Amino acid sequence: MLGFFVSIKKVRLKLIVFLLILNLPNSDFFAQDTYSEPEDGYRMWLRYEKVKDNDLFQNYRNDIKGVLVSSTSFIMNSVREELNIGLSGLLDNQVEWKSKVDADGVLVIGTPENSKIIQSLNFESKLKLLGDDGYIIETIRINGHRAIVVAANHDLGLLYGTFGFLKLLQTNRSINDLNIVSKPKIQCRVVNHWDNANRSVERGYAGISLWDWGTLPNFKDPRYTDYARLNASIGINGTVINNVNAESCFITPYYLERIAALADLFRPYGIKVYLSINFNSPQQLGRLNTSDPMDQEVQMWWQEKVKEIYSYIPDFGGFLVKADSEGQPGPNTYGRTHAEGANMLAKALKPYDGIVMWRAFVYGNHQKDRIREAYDEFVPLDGQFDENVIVQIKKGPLDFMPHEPFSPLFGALSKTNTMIEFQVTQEYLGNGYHLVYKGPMYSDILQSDTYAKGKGTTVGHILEGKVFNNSLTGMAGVINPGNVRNWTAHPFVQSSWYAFGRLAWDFTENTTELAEEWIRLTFSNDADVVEKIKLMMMLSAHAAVNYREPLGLTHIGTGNHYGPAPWSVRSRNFHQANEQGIGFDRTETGSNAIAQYKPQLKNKYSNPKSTPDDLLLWFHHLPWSYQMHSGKTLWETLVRKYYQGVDEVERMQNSWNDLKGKIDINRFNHVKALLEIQKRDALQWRNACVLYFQSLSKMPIPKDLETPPYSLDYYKKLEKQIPVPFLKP
Ligand code: BDP
Repeated sequence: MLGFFVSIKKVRLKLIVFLLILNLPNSDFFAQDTYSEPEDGYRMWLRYEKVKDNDLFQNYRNDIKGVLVSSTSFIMNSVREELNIGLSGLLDNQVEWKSKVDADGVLVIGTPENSKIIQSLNFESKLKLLGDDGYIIETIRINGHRAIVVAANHDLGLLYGTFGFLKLLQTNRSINDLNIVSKPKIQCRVVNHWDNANRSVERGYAGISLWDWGTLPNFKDPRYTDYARLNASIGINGTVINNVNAESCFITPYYLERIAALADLFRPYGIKVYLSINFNSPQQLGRLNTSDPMDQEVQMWWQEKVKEIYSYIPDFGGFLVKADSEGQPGPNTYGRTHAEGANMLAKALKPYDGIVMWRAFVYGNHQKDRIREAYDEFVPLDGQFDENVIVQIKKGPLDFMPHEPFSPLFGALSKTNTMIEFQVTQEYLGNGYHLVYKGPMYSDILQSDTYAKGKGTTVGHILEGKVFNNSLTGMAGVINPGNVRNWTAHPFVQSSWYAFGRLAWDFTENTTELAEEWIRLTFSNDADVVEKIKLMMMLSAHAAVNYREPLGLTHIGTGNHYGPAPWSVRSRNFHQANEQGIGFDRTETGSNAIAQYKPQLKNKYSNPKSTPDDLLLWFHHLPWSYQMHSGKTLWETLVRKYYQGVDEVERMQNSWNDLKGKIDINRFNHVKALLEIQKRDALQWRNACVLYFQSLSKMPIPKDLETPPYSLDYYKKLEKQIPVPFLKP
C-alpha cells in the first residue's frame, strides 16, 4: 500500500516538473493544490476561511481591531467562542478582547442590561420592537471613535446578531456603514429528527443517528456542540431529537439522563430539546390498562412523567405527537378526539411552559382520496385545542411530495395555533444522491395565497400568527442528518437545511439570494463559482419534478420512494392513468377535495383551463389528447417535461464541470460523481414513466426526442434492483 502512495508521489512530482517546463502555472492541477487542507464538508456554512480579497481583508482588520463583550453568561460565552473561531479564521489573527472603546475599530456586543456602553447609546426605541431574539448591527461613533455595535434585548439576540455579523464577513459584504435590524417572524423554529433508539434513522440517508446513546452522557462528542452552532447560526431554537414513530423508551430515566446531557450542550446556543412521544406510553411504561386521555389515572401518569422530565431538563420544550396515523396509537383508539388527546398532554406541560406540537398528518385510508382526511378530521375540532397546543401541518395535503399544492388546513383553522412541517431530508427526491435545493419549493408554499381573509393572506402570513391572533407560531423541518463526516451525505442537502432555517426566521426571504448566501458560505465568494452553482441550484427543483412527477403527478415511486414504479398499485391509484387519460379528479365530479380550498381557489382549480400546468393532473383527470395552453396535447407536454428534466440535469452537470479547479478537489469529485448518479436515475425515471404511460396512451414519442433504449419490461425489472437505503428499525 505504502509503495502505491510513494509511486503516486513520484508521478505527481514528475507531472509538476513537466508542467513547469511547459510553463502552465494556471492549469487545474495547481489550482486544486492551493487548498491547504482537504475539505470534507464538516464545517458546512461555518467555514470561516481567511478572506481572500486583499482590500476587503485590510478593511475588515481596520474595522475590527478589538472586541468588547462584557457579560459572561453561558450564552455570551458561546458568543465569545464563535467570535474566536470566526474572526481568527477570517482575519487570520487572534481576537483582541477590549474593556473599553479607546480607539477606532472596536466591535461592541451587548444588551442595555449587560453593557454600560450599549445602555448609554439609547437604543431603547429600536430594541422595543425586537423581542427576545431580534438584534441590530450598526456602525456608530462611541467616545469619538468609529465602532460597530451588535445590540439586542437578550443574550440570545446577541448570539444571532453575532452570527449575522460574521456572515457579513464570510460573504464579503461591506461593513462600512451598517444599519441592520433583524427579528424572526416565527417563534418556534424547530428541526425534527426521525432517529430511533438503535441509531437507525427513518428516511435518513447519511449514516446512523448523531446521538450516541452508548457513550452519552460521559462522552460529549464535540459534534453535538457543532450541531448546535450550525443550527443557531440560522436561527433554529428547538430540536425534536427522536422519530415521530416514537418509541416510549425515550422518556425513561436511562434516556432522559443522556438527553439532559444533550440539552446542556444545546442550551448555550438557545436550542431547546423536545421529544416525540408514543401515545400509549402509559400502557407501555406505566403498565396501566389504558392510555385513554380522559382516564384520570392516565392523566396523572402523564403529569408525573412530565414532572420527571423537567427534573432532568428544566427548560424542556415539550412533546411532538404523531397520533392515529400510519399505525401509531392515538386518542381515536379510545373514542376520543385529537383535541382531547392533545389537551391532556398540554395540561401536564402547562405548569412548566411546555408545549404540544400535535401533527395533522393523519390518514387511515378511511377515504378513497387520502388527501382529504387531515382537513376533514381537524376542521371540526377548530377552537377546541388548548393555548399551548400547536397543530403541526405538513406543507401539502398528501405528504412531502416533490410538488403539491399547500395543505388547505392553512387558513381553515382560525381558532387553532398552526405550524408548518417541511422536509429537508430527501425522502422523495433522490435520498442522499441527488442535488435538489428545496428553498424555492418551501417558498412556493409559504407565498401561496390561501384567501383565508381575502386576497393576499399567504401561508406565511398565517404562520406568523397575526391573521388569527395565535398564541404560538412555528415552523418545523425534518432534517435527519447522520454521523457521516459531512452530516448530510450529499453536500447540497445542506443548502435546503440552510434555507429552511433562514425562512423559518423570515419567510419572505428570496430563495435565490439565500442560495447565493449559502454558496458563498459553503464554497467560495468567487463570482464565477457563485453564478454557476446558483444556476444549478435554481434549476434543480424544476429538474427533480420534471424527470419524476411533472404536471401535478404524484407518489408514483417505488416502495422505498427512490425510483420509478408508475405501474405499482399505489402509483396507479395516484395517477389514475388508463387508456383514455391521466390524472386524479379532485373536482366535484371526483373526490371533491377541491372544496377544501376557499372559493377563489376552488373556482380557479375547478376548471382545467385556469389550473396552473404544474397542478393540472393533481386536480383533473384529462384525456391524453387534451389541448394545453401551448396548443400541444397533454401527452406530448408530459413527455417533453420528462425529457426536459433530464436535460436540466445535464445542464447542472455542465455547470459543475466548468468549476473544476475552482472548488476543492474532494467536494468537486464527490458532487461530480453524484451528478452522474442523478443523471442515470433521471434517465431511468424518464424512460420508465414515458414507456409506461405510452403503453396506455398508445401515442408516439415526438420524433425529435431520443427513443428510450430499453423496453418497459426492462425498467420494471430494475425496480427490484434498486438498493434500499432506508433502514426500518
Ligand atoms: C412519510 C414517511 C414515513 C413517516 C411519515 C410521517 O414515509 O417514514 O413516518 O411520513 O411523516 O412521508 O409520519
